[in-house]
Amino acid sequence: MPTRRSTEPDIQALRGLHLYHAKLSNSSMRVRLLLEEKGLVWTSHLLDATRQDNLDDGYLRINPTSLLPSLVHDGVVVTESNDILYHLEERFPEPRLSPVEESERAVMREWVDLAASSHPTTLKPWQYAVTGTRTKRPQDMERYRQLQSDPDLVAFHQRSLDGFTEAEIADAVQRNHAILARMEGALTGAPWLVGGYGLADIAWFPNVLLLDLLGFPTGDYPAVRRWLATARSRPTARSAIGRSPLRLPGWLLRPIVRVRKALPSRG
Ligand SMILES: N[C@@H](CCC(=O)N[C@@H](CS)C(=O)NCC(=O)O)C(=O)O
Repeated sequence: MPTRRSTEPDIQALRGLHLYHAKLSNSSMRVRLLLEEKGLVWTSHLLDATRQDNLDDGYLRINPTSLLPSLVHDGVVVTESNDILYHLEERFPEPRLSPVEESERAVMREWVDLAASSHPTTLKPWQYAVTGTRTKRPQDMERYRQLQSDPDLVAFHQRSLDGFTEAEIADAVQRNHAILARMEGALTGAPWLVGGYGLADIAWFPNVLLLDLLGFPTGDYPAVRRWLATARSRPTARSAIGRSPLRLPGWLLRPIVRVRKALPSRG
């Protein structure tokens, strides 16, 4: 359940906003971005997913799926980044970051939910394929299998260890292009995805930023590139995400460039 009152006394006792998150996680970035846009005071609990901090019992008591981020707001646990965005927008309506018009709100919800739901088949496989990084070490998988009830998540992490097939990577590339083309349509002649800057832009900005930083070919999408640059220049983007979120060393960049050249392009 995305929103529930914790039964654990120490979690119930947490006052204010507590975000459990990871630095380079796009799902965490969008929540940090919204917290900053709303000028909220929040307590950071930074976890290192590469060290498997999110599999610690302390975190699993907050979010049994082990996924980051999670928000604890006055003892109420909210998981799933899109639900956290909706929760914050509802509880802290100023400044307003969702349209007033119901038909526009429906479009906004489509964008926000798509950013979260498309993540496992679009950004994630691309990210792990081009960087060649693993989400889990072989020795972590044993424990992960025991605690993770979602078979798709187990399969995904096993895939990152075994390596994605060419077909899976090609599928992720095509899906990323399909989404960028859809964004290009929405952003042609409009500065933001739905009306003014809001939740839809906040949900998508980290995904497109990471794709771009990892070298995904975005040249065919000028409106998306302009949107990305404008969103990136907001002061909140720097405080929530950092100036250069991906500082990749040369030894890692070189294989990325090689893999990129071998990957299928648009079409
Ligand atoms: N649908 C979830 C996805 C969250 C997600 O995939 N988080 C990643 C980081 S971006 C994570 O926790 N990875 C660590 C792991 O799965 O062990 C959301 O939107 O919150």
